[in-house]
Amino acid sequence: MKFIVNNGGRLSGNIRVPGDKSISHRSIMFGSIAEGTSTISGFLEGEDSLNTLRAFRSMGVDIEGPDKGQVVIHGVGMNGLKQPDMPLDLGNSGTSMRLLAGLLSGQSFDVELCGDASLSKRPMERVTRPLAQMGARIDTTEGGRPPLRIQGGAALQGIDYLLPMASAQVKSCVLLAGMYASGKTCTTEPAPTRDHTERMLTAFGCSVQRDGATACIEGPASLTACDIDVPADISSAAFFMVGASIAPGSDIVLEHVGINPTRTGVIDILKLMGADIELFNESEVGGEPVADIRVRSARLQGTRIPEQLVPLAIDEFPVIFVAAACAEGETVVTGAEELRVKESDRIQVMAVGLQALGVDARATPDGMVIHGGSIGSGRVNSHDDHRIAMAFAMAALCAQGTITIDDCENVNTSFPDFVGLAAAAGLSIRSE
Ligand code: SPQ
Repeated sequence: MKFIVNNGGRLSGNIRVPGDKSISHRSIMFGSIAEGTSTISGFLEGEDSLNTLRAFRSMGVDIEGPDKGQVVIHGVGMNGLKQPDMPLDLGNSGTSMRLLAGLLSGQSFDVELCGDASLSKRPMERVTRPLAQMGARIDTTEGGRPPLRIQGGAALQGIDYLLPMASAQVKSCVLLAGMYASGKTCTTEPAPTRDHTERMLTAFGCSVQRDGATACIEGPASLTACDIDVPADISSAAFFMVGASIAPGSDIVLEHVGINPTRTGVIDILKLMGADIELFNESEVGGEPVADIRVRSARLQGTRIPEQLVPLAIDEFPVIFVAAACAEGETVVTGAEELRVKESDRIQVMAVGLQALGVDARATPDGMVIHGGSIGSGRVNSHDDHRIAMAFAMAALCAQGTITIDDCENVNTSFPDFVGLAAAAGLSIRSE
C-alpha cells in the first residue's frame, strides 16, 4: 500500500486518535494472568496489540472482543496459561516479544516466539541476557535475533539489573520475569523510560517499589483483575501535533491523550521549537494522566534537542525530524542511537527520505543534523515502518509538491484508519 499526499492544507477540528499501544499490550498481558475478569476500554485495535491478544488466546485465555475498543479478559491466574499448539507469531511487535519473553520464562511449558521480517532483525540479547542471569533458558538465532525458544520449568531467581540502555521493554521484561522468581528483582535504568508497567501492575494489586531510577518487585507475585481505560496514544497524537504546527492556519484539539510524564518529551521538544501547544481538561484514568491538547500553527525554530528528552520522545523522532525540516535554522539530535534498532533504522531511513525531498539532513551515529526551511516533493520509502510512513504523510503539509510514500501497510500496527482520520482533519491523503 502507498500513500499519496498532496501538499498544502491545514488541520482543524476535534479528533481522538486510537488507544495507547503500550498500555493496550500491557492490559492484555496483566488481565490474562490476573485472578478474575478485567474489562478494557479504549483498547487499540491495531495489529501489534491484536497480536498480543491472539497470543494469550492461543495460551487458553478466554478473551471477548475487541468490540469498539472494549475487551473483556477472563484471567487464568499466574500459573493458568496453557502451552500453545504453535509458535506465537507476534508480527511486527517488539513490545509483545520482549515483554512476553519475561512473562513466559516463568511458565512450566516450552514456547517459541517469532515475528515478521522486521522483528526478526531486532536485537533480543538485551532481554535474553538478564533473563539467563535469572535462570531462564532461551535460545535465539546467531546474533541474538528471533525466534526465541523458551524452555519451560526454569526456577527463576530475583536479580538486581542495571540496564545498559534506556529501554522500557527491557525493564518491563525483567520485572515480569521477577513476578515468577523467588526473592526480589530490581531494575535500575540509566534514564527515565515509560513506566506503564509499574503503574499498571500497581493497579492490578501487585506492589512495585520505586526508588529513583530503581523499580523492584517481590516474587512470586499475584495479580487481581481490574478495569483499564486506555487513553489516546500520545505517539499517534504526535503526528497531528507536528502537522498542525507546520501547516499555517491550523487549530486542532486532540482529545483524551495520555500525558504520562515519561511520554511527553514530544510536547517539550516542540515547545522548545516554538510550537503553540496548550493542555486542558487534565484528569487521571486508572493511574495514567490524560488531557485534551490544543495545537495551533506556529513558526518553528531549529534547536539542539536536550539528550534527557530523547527517551521521553523516542517513538516521536520520525515526525520530530519532519518538524525540524520545516523549522528555520539548524536542529541537532544526539543520544538517540536506540532509533537505529526500531522497526527500521529510523535515523538512516528518515535521513534518506528527507534528502530525497530536498532537505539538508545528515545522519550521525546517534542522531541527525537538519538545516530546515522547506520540504520539496517526491517519493520516499517507509521501509515498512508505521511511524516513518505517518511522519512523511504530515511532511506534505509544508511541502512544495506531492509526496508519495511506499510500503505503508504497517501503519495498521499502531494507527488503524490513519488515512480516514487524517483526511477528516484536513490532510489531502489517499492510499492505493
Ligand atoms: O513494540 P515496538 O515494535 O518496539 O514499538 C515501538 C514503536 O515505535 O511503536 C518501537 F519501535 O515502541 C516501543 C518504544 O520504542 C514501545 C515500548 C513499550 O511499550 O514498552 C517501549 C519503547 O521501546 P524501548 O526499546 O525503548 O523500550
